[in-house]
Amino acid sequence: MWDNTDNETPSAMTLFTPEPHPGDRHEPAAGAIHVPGWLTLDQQRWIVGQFHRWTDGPVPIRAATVRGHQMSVRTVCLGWHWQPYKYTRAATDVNGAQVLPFPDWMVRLGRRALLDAGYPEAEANAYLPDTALVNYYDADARMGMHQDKDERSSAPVVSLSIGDSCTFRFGNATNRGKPYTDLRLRSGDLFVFGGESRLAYHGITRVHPDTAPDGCGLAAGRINITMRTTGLAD
Ligand SMILES: O=C(O)CCC(=O)C(=O)O
Repeated sequence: MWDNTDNETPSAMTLFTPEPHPGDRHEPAAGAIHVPGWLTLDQQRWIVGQFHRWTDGPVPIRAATVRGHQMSVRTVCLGWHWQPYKYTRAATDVNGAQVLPFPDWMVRLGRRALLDAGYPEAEANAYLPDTALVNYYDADARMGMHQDKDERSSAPVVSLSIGDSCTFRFGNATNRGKPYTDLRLRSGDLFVFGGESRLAYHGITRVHPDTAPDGCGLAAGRINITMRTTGLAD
């Protein structure tokens, strides 16, 4: 039986207390910030432990079906359940169960992410993500170019990667094609996209097997977490 008491456990509090991150931040497009090596191995391992609890239910991890095609990526959600193309509290396209709550530690982590990505303190502290799509990619999984546009809020998306590295294609807000930049997202990397890039098309063209660092907690494959603000009221 799931319990949510670990939202405030000492381990979560200690792991995610603010500390400086020396990662060499860069901005591949206006409003899109990549901070390599943002999460420590301890933090990654702890999050992987949470991931295994999330996938146990009440809503199991599943591959969504988009326009009749099953995605190769499998997803479990927190806060709000994403299904093409809407957010619901209950996973009506899976088993009808209520989705797990959005954990407080993740709100704090999202705020820290914006600060470290260079957002002004007031904006970072006001960040209130209320959903996370937690994706698992095996070596063959991909994600086609798409926009994150089912949210009614223009707040930035905070993306975290753990496990095998991938090629992340980050494009423009007009179409799926060029101009885009291909960059490598590695275990522990942070990527934030907001402002002019909030609706940029993006996707995963490749997962690179056997590239996960020892100690990240994931033996194979890649986990990606995107925190978002739905802008929805209950
Ligand atoms: O896996 C990633 O890094 C991107 C995930 C993504 O684009 C999404 O969940 O919409």
